[in-house]
Amino acid sequence: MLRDLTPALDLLDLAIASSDGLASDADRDDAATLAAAARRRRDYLSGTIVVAIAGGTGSGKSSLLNALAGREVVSTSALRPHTDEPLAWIPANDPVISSMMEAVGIEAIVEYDGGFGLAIVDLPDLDSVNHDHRSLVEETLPLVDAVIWMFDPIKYHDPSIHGEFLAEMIEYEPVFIFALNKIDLLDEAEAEAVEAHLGGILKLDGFHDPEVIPFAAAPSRGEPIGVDKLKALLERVLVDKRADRVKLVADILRAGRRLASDASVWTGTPDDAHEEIRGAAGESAQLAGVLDRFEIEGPLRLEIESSSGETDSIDIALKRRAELAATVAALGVACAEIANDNPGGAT
Ligand SMILES: Nc1nc2c(ncn2[C@@H]2O[C@H](COP(=O)(O)OP(=O)(O)OP(=O)(O)O)[C@@H](O)[C@H]2O)c(=O)[nH]1
Ligand SMILES: [Mg+2]
Repeated sequence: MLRDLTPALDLLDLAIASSDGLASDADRDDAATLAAAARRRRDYLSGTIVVAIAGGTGSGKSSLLNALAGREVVSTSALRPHTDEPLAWIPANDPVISSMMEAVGIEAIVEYDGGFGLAIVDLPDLDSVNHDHRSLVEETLPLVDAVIWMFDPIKYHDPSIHGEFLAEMIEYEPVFIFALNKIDLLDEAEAEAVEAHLGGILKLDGFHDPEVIPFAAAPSRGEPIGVDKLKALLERVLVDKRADRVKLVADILRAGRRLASDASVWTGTPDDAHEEIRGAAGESAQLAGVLDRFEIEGPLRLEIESSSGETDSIDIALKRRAELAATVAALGVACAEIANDNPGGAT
C-alpha cells in the first residue's frame, strides 16, 4: 500500500503560511491552489484505487465483488432486489479510504490484508423502486477511479439504466468499464450478438467507444470467466493513478521549493553565522565579507544590507527564513518517502 500524501500537503500549507511577505503572492497562490485541489481529490491522497460496481438488480454486482475478492465477501441471491446497503471491500489500515467511505455514508465495510491497492464498492441496484439507491450511486461516481457497469443478458437494454441514467453520465466514459455478465447462459453466437447490441445501445446513449467485456461472475458451472481481463484493466487504472500521484508529489515539492527560492532561503542558518552577521551589522564592508563567506545572496542579502545596523530586523529576516527553510526541507523528505514507495509510478 502506498503512503498517504497528507503529511506532504500539511507541510506545503505550512510553507505557504510561513512565506507570507517572503515569497511572491503569485507563487503562494499557485501553491495554495495546488494544495486545495489535491485535498479535494481525497481518493488521490491514497495510492489505492476505488472501483464501484453498478448496474441493475440481479445483474451480478455482488457476485463480481466476490469473484474479484476470491471469496464470499457479500451475499448474493436469486431473489430481487438483494443488496440493500452499499458494501465496501477495502484494504486494512488505509485511513484515507476509510474516511472516504465514511464521507459517502457507506457503513458496511469489509477489510482485507495484502493484495494490490484495490477498494471495491458494491452499490445497490440502479433500477430499484428505492430512489435512495439512485442518489447514492450519483454521489459515489465522482469520487471513484473506475466504475464497472454490470449488465445481464436479459435486462441489458433497460431504458431506466440507459436513457435515464447512463446517457447523463457521458463525461465519465474514461472511467467506465462495461461488462456483460452471465455469458455462461448464452452460446457463442448469442453472446456475440448481445455484446454487439449492448455496444450499439451504449453508443446511442452517447458513449464514443464503449468496449463490452464478456463476463461470468458466478457461472452455474466452472470458474468465473473474464476475471483476469477485468483485473488487468483495473491494474492499468492503478498504474495510471500512481503515475498521476508521482506527478502530483513532484508538483507539491516544486511549489514548496519555489516559495523557498522566492524568499532566497538560506538553508545553512547556524547560530554562529547568525551571530557574525549581527556583529557586522552597520559595518558594510565587514558585513559584505560575512555574507560572501556564508553565500547569502538575493533578496535576503539586500534585506540584511539595508537593515542599516538594526539587529532586530536582521534577526527577523533570518529566523523567518530559517523556519521556511526547515519546512521546505521536511517537505523534501516527505516527498522523497512517498516517491520511494512508488518507484517510477509503475508498480
Ligand atoms: N449463471 C450465472 N448466474 C450468475 C452469474 N453472476 C451472478 N449470477 C446469479 O445471479 C443472481 C444475482 O446475483 P447478485 O450478485 O446477487 O446480483 P446483484 O447485482 O448484486 O443484485 P442486487 O443486490 O439485487 O442488486 C444470483 O443468483 C447469482 O448466483 C453468472 O455469471 N452466471
Ligand atoms: Mg447485490
